[in-house]
Amino acid sequence: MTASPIRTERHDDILVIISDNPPVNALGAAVRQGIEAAIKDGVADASVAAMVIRCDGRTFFAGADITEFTKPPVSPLLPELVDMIEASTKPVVAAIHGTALGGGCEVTLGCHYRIAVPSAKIGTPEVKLGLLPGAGGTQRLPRVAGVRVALELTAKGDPIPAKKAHEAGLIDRIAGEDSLVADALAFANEIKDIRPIPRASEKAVTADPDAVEAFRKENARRFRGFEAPAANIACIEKAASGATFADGIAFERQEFMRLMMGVQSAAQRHIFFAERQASKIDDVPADTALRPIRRVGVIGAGTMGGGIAMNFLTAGIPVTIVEMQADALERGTGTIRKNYEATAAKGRMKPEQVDAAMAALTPTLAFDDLAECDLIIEAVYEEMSVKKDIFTRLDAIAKPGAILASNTSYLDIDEIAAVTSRPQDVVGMHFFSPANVMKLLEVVRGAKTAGDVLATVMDVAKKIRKVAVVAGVTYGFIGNRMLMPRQVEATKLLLEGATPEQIDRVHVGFGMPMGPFQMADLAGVDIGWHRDPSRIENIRDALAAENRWGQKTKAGFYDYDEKRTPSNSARVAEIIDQFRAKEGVTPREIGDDEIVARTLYTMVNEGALILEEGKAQRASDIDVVWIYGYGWPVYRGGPMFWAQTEGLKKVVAGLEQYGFPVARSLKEAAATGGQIR
Ligand code: 3H9
Repeated sequence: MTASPIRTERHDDILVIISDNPPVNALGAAVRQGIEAAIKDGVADASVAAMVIRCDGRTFFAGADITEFTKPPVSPLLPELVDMIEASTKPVVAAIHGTALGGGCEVTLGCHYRIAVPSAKIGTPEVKLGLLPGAGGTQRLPRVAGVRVALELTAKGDPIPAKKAHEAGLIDRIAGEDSLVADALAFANEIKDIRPIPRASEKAVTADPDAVEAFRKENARRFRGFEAPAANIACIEKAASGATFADGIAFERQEFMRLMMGVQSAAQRHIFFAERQASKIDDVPADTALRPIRRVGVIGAGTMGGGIAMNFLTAGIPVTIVEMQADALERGTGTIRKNYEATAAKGRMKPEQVDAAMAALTPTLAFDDLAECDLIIEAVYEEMSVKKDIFTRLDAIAKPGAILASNTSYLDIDEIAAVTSRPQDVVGMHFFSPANVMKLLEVVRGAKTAGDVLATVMDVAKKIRKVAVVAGVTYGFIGNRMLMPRQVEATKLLLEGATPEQIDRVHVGFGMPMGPFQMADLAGVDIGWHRDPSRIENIRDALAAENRWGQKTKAGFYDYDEKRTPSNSARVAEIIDQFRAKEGVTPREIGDDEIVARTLYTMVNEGALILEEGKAQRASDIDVVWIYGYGWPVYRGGPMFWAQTEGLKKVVAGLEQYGFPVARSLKEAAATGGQIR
């Protein structure tokens, strides 16, 4: 039998119950059983006056064990455990450090008193897994912290620091940062004789009549498409409406089970694990020694280079940024400062942090200054000859062991690496624009890229708070390669009879932040254009030839006013008609299903090809790319997960109906009822 993760200590008449279940003290079956047994002992033992629950390791309970959700339930269930802690006839104190999240927060609410170190955070992030706090959290939170705080915590899911939780009444006392155990014991001694024992379930909810409706309105946009926020709000509303605790709990249970059985929660839980899995590289051991990264070099101070530099500066890693011309360097540095100042103006950064970040930046015109950098990222014009020239120069000056990275979004890393004498040190680091905001980083593994280079880059990605995914060398890597069939089909659909509005509406209705044509207008219709107004080979060329370059020229697939508000364009409709006439195409009615099949199923098909070619490690990596790089709705779990929920047979049939060659692995998975891997 394996040892219980729960042990107890006696400090005079206080029984301390300690959990040691690394890495995050998830409340798995053994933990729940251990706590139940310890509480029973404490209640039965006449020499115990009060109890303290605390955790060893880096954190208090970070929640229910998510890996158990798909397994048969084991007693005691978390709601039962929380109820039995609360029912204890001796007071129980929760002593909190790290993050008391989800079920962990609910355990603290079952306890009668809560003490936390200043650095602790407390919250109910279940909504991010498509769920709600299902162990009484939705009913105890509003009773302890009020309706507004309960709404914020449950429906948005962001944890709050101990100080804020203290102000809200969620924490009774703040302990010393290094004296939690002693302070919790002292607290237990203070409260051990107080009767009646304060129980959250017995408190009344303070009326706050307009809070729920106001919160719903304020956040409608943010919650668009998601099921879980509404369910969280409904549970809090139930508590706020004067329902008894028992009725509130019954409602919470019903809603929890409904969400748990739904596709959205399955998708969101899939992404939780997919994101963590993505950082693991199959043939690079987790304990690979990393190369030290003390200073980063960035070549190019344009939008991309500047954004890339900011990631490192924010993380406290010094950056040398190189440009060829003094004015470009000055402009780039100025933009970085402006961006930081804007963040500070929104209260998300302190002025001294802005100064510290700027002080860590060394702008220079001297390429040779990169010689002292451990990681050098090239972010210049997307042109192979330019990249080759830069990597030849880098090879001559970079110190031995320095990692040489290119931010290319399409080009062949192996071809770039081949101009150096150290292809093992060359890697792709494809950031997504705006590089200081977007969470995705595609790490492109060349044929010769060394394992420790990959491991180091994955580690650096974590330090700059990116979600990194490894991609192989292929045109457009994972994300942009899958974008291509979507764009091609969207343009063909226009020719055949669809409108930009219709296609964009289908995509936005699906949950994407914008449709293909809204995206084209934002990025620039002229991107990749041959710049010859007399050569009109497709609708995009026709728009570009008329200076309809998108938002920047206030006209693209849509018309834009001064505030960049889009409206449907009569001129675009004419251009499309003219082009159809020229091509001899008679427009037909296009159904939304056809748009889905031709612009989304084709992406899934491309994803399957990428996997077959070994250019992505696993299907879930592709999902992570689309969620964090392109705003694919997380509640649909990424394209590959979504295809499974849509039904692979249906996807294959849709592709075949419109004449696409279907990837072998996709066909096989559809035929056998298996997964795309
Ligand atoms: C819940 O509580 C439901 C209840 O209301 C109702 C029940 C009826 N379970 O993130 P990290 C693993 S729902 C299982 O890299 P960090 C994670 O997969 C839960 N495993 O560390 C990873 O494994 P691996 C509500 C979990 O320091 C390892 O731990 N709670 C769980 O960057 C390290 O994780 C949440 O949603 C879990 N609950 O961040 C909190 N949590 O090493 C979810 C983590 O094999 N967790 N793992 O890849 C987090 O937000 C972060 O993990 C945390 C630490 C902030 C705690």
